[in-house]
Amino acid sequence: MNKSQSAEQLTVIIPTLNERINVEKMIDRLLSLYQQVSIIVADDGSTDGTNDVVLNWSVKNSRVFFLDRKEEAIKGLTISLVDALKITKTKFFIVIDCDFQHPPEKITDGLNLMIEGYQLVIGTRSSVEGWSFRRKIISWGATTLGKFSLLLRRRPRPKDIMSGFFGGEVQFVKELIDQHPKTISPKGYKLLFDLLKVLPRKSEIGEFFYTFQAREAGESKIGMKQILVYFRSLF
Ligand SMILES: Nc1nc2c(ncn2[C@@H]2O[C@H](COP(=O)(O)OP(=O)(O)OP(=O)(O)O)[C@@H](O)[C@H]2O)c(=O)[nH]1
Ligand SMILES: [Mg+2]
Repeated sequence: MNKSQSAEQLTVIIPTLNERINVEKMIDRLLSLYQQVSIIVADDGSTDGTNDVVLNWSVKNSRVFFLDRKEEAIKGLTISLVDALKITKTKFFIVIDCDFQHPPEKITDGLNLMIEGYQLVIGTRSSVEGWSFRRKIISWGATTLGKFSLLLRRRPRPKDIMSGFFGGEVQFVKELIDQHPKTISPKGYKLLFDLLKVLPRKSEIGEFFYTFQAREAGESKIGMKQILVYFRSLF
């Protein structure tokens, strides 16, 4: 199967919050790399014109869909992804950040693993560029505690449990979400970690590797609130 044919089976889900400049480039890039891919932009009420950019694309290309969550009471990354999965029509999905920290050309590696049969695939950061010492420490602490939490639950422990670059079989992941409403909290921030907590013990996870780069434009939305929500989700 060539790249274009297999991309027909894939939806790329992009969560956004004020990413006008990045989202224009990201959609353009995705459609030039994978002509047959479907794209859902799950936006939490951006105020910088992200909505206009994506709506323009959706008029030009029926494979681009704008999921407008502006009026939703609960906002956040996890719930945005869960809502996007509910309307995904393809067999596979992959989540990618809008700020080019996840290289779009690596989506092929993830898709190939899904086609091979892995029901969950993770883009694993093999190195990280441009992080401060503080950010490295927070990430290390969060990952170490997260792995300990998975060990206690006797669940698989892939290398990058905090990755925002992950995907899988839509049906499989949707069922996990439906079956574990308490663990997969709508107010969460790291959907992948919540999925790992309830993943069937024998599941095999496909990993592909990439370098996590500095954000291209716009501002980071990660803050103390997200870190606290994560720590609460550990145990
Ligand atoms: N829908 C939605 N998207 C969000 C929300 N918070 C962040 N995002 C998007 O999720 C992706 C990751 O957010 P970032 O702020 O880049 O977080 P990060 O990559 O962990 O942090 P940095 O390394 O500082 O960029 C980006 O595409 C954001 O626009 C949210 O509350 N809702
Ligand atoms: Mg980022």
